[in-house]
Amino acid sequence: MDNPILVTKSSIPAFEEYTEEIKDIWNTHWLSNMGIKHQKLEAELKRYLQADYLTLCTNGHLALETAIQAMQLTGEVITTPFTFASTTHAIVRCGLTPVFCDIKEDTYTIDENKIEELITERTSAILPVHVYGNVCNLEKIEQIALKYGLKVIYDAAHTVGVTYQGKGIGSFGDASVFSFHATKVFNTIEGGAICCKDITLHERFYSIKNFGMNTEGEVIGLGGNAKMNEFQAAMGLCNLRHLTENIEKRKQIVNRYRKHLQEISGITFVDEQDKVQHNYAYFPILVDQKQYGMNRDEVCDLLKEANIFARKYFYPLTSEFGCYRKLFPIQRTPIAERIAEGILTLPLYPDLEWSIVDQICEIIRIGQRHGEKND
Ligand code: T4K
Repeated sequence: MDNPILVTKSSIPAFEEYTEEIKDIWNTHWLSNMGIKHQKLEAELKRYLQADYLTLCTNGHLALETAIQAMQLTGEVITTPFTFASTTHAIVRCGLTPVFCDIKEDTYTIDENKIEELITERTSAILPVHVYGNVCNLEKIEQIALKYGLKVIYDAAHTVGVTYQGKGIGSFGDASVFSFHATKVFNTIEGGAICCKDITLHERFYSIKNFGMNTEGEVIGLGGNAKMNEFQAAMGLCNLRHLTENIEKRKQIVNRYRKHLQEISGITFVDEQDKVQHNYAYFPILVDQKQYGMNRDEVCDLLKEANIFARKYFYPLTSEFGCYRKLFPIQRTPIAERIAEGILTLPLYPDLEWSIVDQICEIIRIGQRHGEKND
């Protein structure tokens, strides 16, 4: 490959489309603090995500911290370690203790049947992750939360455009937090949002993201600064116009990967979920060394030799971060450990050429033959 193929490539509009969109910003000199672009994007995304209320934030991580702070959680939060650093860091930075629940082999999302055994008197919430855009067991999690009086915040960073039974994924739980980072299916350069059903909670999110102020500018509580600026919102307005088309292109690429890789023994991937409309955010494969002949790191290196940069999302587990070791007890999560050892996320973005997908699959196919010889 002449040019490096990276795990993703930000979707951006035509240069002229963006410059046209930002002209108003030049005319008004209004750069931040919930200007017209922010208002417009908030309204459009609310509609697209089918959310009752939506709060835009400067990034997904601060959106998570804002949501956690607004819920006034205490003690322990049940979550999964098979995620990006942000999920666990947000819990810990809000002064709470993460309690790690194992994941399921079929979707890599929280194992709903293992949540109850982790609930103690100190548990105040469940924070599951719709990892790679795979949807958690929403019904069971809601039942458990109701039974024990717990809040549910979904880390929905990967799920812009995903629906469950035709409903926007942001309409489940007490709140769902999206990321609009440059590497995501939909981006506002950096960005994020919190969706919820409760107006009081929504007002609290809004206040916390803006120094604890109410709409009159009066400080009514503790807050920080997590506001999205006008240039970010303008990028979002442009990217939103192309989102449906981009998700369709992603779908075709994923189908091509699946078609080529399904026959290779020792390589597996997550199937489409029932009742879910997916957004094809990532394409992770699981490498089973015993069956495939090589381990995940070797496959990663093999691709690297061809100038293809797959990524080990999500390895290591966040529960293995040294910075947590002395802070709280770390629960064992054997399935998550095994998945993290074998997972490899392949390149995926709307204009990834099909011929490159074919080459990536061919390298993986040939790799298996080498692996067999070395056995
Ligand atoms: N919860 C979950 C489950 C998350 O995955 C994330 C973020 C969050 C919460 C927090 O949301 P944010 O605060 O980020 O909104 C990337 C992203 O920075 C991060 O947003 C994402 N998850 C995570 C899974 O991936 P890195 O450190 O792997 O990114 P980096 O810089 O290595 O970029 C990866 C590839 O993307 C590059 O090889 C090329 C491409 N790229 C990158 C950038 C920055 C572009 O094409 N354009 C770009 O501008 O973390």
